[in-house]
Amino acid sequence: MTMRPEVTAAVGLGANLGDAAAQVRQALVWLGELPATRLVAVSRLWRSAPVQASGPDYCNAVALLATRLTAPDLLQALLALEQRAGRQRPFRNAPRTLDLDLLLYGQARIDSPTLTVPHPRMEQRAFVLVPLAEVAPAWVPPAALRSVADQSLAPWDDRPMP
Ligand code: PH2
Ligand code: MG
Ligand code: MG
Repeated sequence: MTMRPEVTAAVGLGANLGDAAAQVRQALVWLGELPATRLVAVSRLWRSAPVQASGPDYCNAVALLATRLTAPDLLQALLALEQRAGRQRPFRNAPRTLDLDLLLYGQARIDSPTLTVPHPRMEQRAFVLVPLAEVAPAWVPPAALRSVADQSLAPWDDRPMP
């Protein structure tokens, strides 16, 4: 059987219920344990105010994976990890114990009923672009970073935002 090629994928992590940083760190361990997948790089953890959402501040990060899973299989694996973290979906953008978004899958452009890649809102979100620039600077145009510079974002371990 021939092996599928390795594809570099970027995953956005977010949590704002419970011990958000602990859940993001746990999810990074789980990502490293996915089948046919290597965890290649991890951004710092960032604190961000909810964007088009409510509730406590988010803990956000971005992970780079090298995976032989197809994009749909990787998406299913991410959704399974959200379930493992006790994710509930009472309404759109509700506070959550863990959100894992497939941001990029190599150079692929995917537009299916269940998956859109690149993630359609990533270019507008500092909590995605800033950590993504830490792990994959070539994938983040400087103009995109400048356009989100007004959004509140701070390294997780700094004092809480005012
Ligand atoms: N995720 C959302 C909506 N809003 N805001 C922040 N700061 N961080 C997130 O991860 C986030 C959000 C939808 O998934
Ligand atoms: Mg999300
Ligand atoms: Mg999501």
